[in-house]
Amino acid sequence: MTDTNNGANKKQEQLAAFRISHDTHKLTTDQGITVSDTDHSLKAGPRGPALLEDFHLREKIMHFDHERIPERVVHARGFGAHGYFQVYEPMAEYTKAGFLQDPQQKTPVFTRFSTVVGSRGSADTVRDVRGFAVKFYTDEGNYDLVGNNMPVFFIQDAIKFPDMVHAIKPEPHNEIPQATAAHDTFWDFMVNTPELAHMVLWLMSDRGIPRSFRMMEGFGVNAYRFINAAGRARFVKFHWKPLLGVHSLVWDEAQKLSGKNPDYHRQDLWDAINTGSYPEWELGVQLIEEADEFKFDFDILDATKLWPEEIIPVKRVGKMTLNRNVDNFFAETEQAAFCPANIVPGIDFSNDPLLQGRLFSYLDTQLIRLGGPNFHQIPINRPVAPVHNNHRDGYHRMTIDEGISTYSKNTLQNDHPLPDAEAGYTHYAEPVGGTKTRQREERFGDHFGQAALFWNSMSETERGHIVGAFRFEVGSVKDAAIKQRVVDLYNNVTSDLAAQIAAGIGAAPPAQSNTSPVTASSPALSQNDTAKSVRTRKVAILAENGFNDAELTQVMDALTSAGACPEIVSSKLGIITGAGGKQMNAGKTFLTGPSVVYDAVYIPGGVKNVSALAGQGDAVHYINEAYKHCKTIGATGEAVEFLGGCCLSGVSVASDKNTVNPVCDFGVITVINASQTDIFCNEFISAVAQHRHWGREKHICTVPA
Ligand code: HDE
Repeated sequence: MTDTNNGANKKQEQLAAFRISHDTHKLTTDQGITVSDTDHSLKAGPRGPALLEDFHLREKIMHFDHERIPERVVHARGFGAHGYFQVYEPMAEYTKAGFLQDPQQKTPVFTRFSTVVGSRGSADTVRDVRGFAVKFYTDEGNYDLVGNNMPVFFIQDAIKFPDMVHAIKPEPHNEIPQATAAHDTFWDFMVNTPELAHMVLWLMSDRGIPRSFRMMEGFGVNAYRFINAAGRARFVKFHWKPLLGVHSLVWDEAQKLSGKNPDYHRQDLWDAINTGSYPEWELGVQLIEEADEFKFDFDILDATKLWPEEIIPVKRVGKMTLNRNVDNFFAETEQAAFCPANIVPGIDFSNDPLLQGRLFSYLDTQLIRLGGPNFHQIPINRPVAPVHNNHRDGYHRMTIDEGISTYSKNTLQNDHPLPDAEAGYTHYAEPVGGTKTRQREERFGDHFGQAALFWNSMSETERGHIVGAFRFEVGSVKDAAIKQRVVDLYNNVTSDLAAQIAAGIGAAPPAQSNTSPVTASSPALSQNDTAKSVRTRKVAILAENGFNDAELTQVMDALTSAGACPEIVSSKLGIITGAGGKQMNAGKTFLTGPSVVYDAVYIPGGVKNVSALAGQGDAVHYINEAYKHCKTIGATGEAVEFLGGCCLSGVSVASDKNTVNPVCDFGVITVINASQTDIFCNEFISAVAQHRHWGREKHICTVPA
């Protein structure tokens, strides 16, 4: 093993010291006494009464009674994994941060993705912002980049955060609804707080329903500073760019997934890591010179504004790979404590008023959640850098700190542990001054300009999805006046959007037409031209006994070698036999492997196979549902005719038996002639890589004008 790997393993080695296997051991009490019977309590006779002296009974129940800790007040539902980060080239010109200097060095990381609103047991695929929190265990101490999958935030000032969260969480009188903004209190708050306009547009966009954690961007949101060794500072914003591209579900699919597989996102990440398809993100930075702080038509410290990538380019500086699942969810993911104030030399804060409040909140919240000030000693939170200070005592202190001095300055320990004026963290000496006030900076006042920029940047498909989302969310609001005010508020962005919202929610169209003065667009904000890949895409192969052996095998092999994950879905679990005698294992049924958990569907030919599928409503529904969700659908041989009979609106499925070449229409790929299966495979694979075929939506008509 090289030194390079040792860097990444440092954290694993540290965690290993705490790992404990129970596989081959006898059952003991917490005091280490071997237990003779854990199924029967100690009683005076077989019918009791139970005896208080049964220490095993008391301990077992006592521990169970205290197994829950408070969930996070926001971001309660999350899922984490280990990995490492490597910088591409030394960043010394911009920052002295040690972990950003040596391309050979692997810095261990732990990353937790989350939803914001729902409680710990809520579904993964709700419409929500996703948290994207990365803990770098650097040699200079822990650095936490605690971000989201959207580059802006709802509010500008931390003092509004409790109001915002109270409004979006389930309503207090009846705790309804769970994990959604689609209710009165959120939109009431929204129409009274116009600074939300930009972020809510992001939330209503496809970014609110990601296909996978692996296919999300991440953003630090707040402005930070990079400081180099000479003390020169620049403003910086952080980005994570997923190598698999940015992809989303469709709303109907996301809702169905909430029931069919509420763990869809965590399962996806877990499976990808377990099968060696390690997800990767490039770290990007946008840099602004201190001298240019006021150069832009927005305030760079305003967290409801992004820094357009076309004006301030994103420099890709390194890569994060997640390559190890946790051993224990509670010990690692649940007990992980992130904090934007965990920062290393070379990185500093800005005066962003949202960030300043965050710096307090995260440390504070851990005190109640993790029960005292020693949560940094929980294995997942321990830095790999040595920790020496005068902190002592408190609940659950783990280290046995030696020595008699717990104060500074001291003579009894030669004044150790000693601060280091050279190597120690020094805050950037930014000149500050001002009159105490509760005002907000005037330049924070434009709430609609960048919302218009976002709207302008969306493709026709993305706009349709945004309108549909507004119609669902605001359409769920009971108070008619609030609904109308949403329309009127978005009229400040563009009447185009406002009128379309109004038409779907029973509100009046905007009284006056408005066109935003912002005509620019930012292509980087659209998911249209994102990276596309077939790798790790899940493909359902619908098959029954009598499938065409050669077709199924060829397509399955081609998918597997392209990096996709095909699975046979049938009416029953177990072995199915092809027309030529080939035996395959159906690992899923129409019940356990519904279309919503796959990216694409393929149906091989075979007379008996096709007639068995055609006779099952479940199979026909499967194809229609995948079609509605714009997924690639492929059929070969006799299955082409079956597909034609599924009435996929807007698509012409070739039924001409003489058709030689594959026919591709809106992502429906068919070939009748078996000798063309290889061409089919290529077409099918490149269609699956496209993620979805949005052109179909015109025919499915989910959002009437
Ligand atoms: Fe958080 N946020 N936040 N937040 N946040 C928390 O800290 C808070 C904000 C984010 O996986 C809490 O440990 C305030 C922006 C993530 O454990 C809490 C404000 C961004 C996570 C808290 C914000 C985030 C949290 C709850 C406004 C994107 C999950 C539990 C000033 C840049 C971290 C916890 C994890 C969690 C406070 C705004 C991201 C209460 C006061 C902006 C990813 O401290």
